[in-house]
Amino acid sequence: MQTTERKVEIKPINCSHYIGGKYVESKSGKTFKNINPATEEVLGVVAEGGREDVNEAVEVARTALKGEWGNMPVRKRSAIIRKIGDLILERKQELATLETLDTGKPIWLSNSVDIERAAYNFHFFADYMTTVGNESYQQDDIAIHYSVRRPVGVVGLINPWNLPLLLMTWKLAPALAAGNTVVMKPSEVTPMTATVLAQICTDAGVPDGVVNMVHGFGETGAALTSHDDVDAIAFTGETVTGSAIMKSAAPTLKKLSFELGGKNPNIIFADANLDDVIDTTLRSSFINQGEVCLCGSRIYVERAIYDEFLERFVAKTKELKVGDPFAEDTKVGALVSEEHYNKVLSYLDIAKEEGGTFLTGGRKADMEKGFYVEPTIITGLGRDSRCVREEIFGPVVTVLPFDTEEEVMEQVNDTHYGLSASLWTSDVKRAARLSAQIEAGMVWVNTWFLRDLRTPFGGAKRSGIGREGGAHSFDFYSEITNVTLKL
Ligand code: NAD
Ligand code: 6OD
Repeated sequence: MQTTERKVEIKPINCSHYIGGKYVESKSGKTFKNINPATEEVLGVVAEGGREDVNEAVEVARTALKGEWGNMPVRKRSAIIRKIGDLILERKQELATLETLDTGKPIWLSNSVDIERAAYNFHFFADYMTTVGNESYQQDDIAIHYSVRRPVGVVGLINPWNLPLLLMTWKLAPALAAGNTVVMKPSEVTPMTATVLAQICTDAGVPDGVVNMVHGFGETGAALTSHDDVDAIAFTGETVTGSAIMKSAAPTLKKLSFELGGKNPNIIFADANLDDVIDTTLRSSFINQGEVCLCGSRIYVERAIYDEFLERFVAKTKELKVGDPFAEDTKVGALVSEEHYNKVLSYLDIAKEEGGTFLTGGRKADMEKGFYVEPTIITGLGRDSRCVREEIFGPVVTVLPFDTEEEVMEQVNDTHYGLSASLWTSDVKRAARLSAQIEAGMVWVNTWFLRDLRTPFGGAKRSGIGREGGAHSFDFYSEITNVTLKL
């Protein structure tokens, strides 16, 4: 049982929509409750947006598009975007507290990763936007061809609950940098930090109407994706939701960017540095309660080191402290919601039915309240097991031995997902050979989740469409007109 004293004063907020630079309630007056997953207490109420609220937000965003934002000199817009990052850092403790209250993730993680990175997303794109040029070609003495970038228009940003501020800002920063106006739809489960972010944008000097937000469930998101006057949708979430969005956006042929689910392999060869493997695999399995799309939840270990790996991995996993997200020594906090907790627990039942062996966990954590699951390592499952094939998105990993490169590669690619992979080996030729064969958008060799925001981020197969990061984000949020000037 967790006993460490709370250090942070807790100030949850009610969440209203943000339209035209003001917080507003739903036209219907509807609200829903926001629950703290660590305690099951009510944090506050959230406005539940309907089609009419989305319509208003889109109309306001459309009007703002004709205002100064898109035509502002790049240096001025860049300074405003930088300021948003600065204000996020100034309000770091408040934002980190809200993020932990909403998600159940450890406070040190909110502080050191989520909020820092949210600020950096703005700092990065504030710099990046000043370097973006246009192609131009002189065709002998016949013509000059050059391209002109302009904003795509009104963009809907729809996000999940696992890294709420980090992911919203990962879309908002480049969307603003490219001069668009936006309507954000945060996850219904984690609405608080986006609510503060909207005001921060105004405080930084973003003109009213450029950044808007409507809270709500899937139907609210669907009102945005099907809207006739929304030009593009940037979505992060489940693969099945991506598919529904594609259908609803089809009649209006919106530009779509999708960052979807994954079931990522972590492939460990016997020649890898096992100390590094264990440290990183602990993170890639259980950080953020395993609620990271990139988590390496399918672990494949070469048979020569299978027993040693398991012995050391199990010992380290047992040391992970599960409990109060506000305790500094907590490594695994609460899962985000009761619904998600029940989903993860149902996979533990499936693993039992499938004949899996639990080397750790396999059950709820010993807490009086809240949605806690112990970090779980499962062996003995076949490659067709549902726990090996389906995204669980919790602190649950499966470990399977392999004998040959061919055998493991065949299993690695035997999935509709293709988000990321980790590959551990000291053989450089093997690293190059296998990373080229892995059907995934991102492959980390001898590391995991090492990011450089200039690089393309995104999934292959049913894990996404398009890439985000640096030029890739900028291209998505820009429309390009080619001009040919006859000489
Ligand atoms: P989700 O798809 O259920 O919801 C995501 C967002 O979409 C929410 O805001 C939700 O309200 C909205 N939504 C739901 N139905 C909708 C519809 N029909 N039309 C429009 N919007 C709709 O996902 P989740 O459970 O919040 O998040 C977990 C999932 O997100 C996992 O699959 C995870 O892998 C994925 N994820 C992917 C990445 C990535 O970069 N690839 C990053 C984080 C999370
Ligand atoms: O680091 C990022 O840019 C990013 N999009 C991370 C996504 C993590 C998924 O849960």
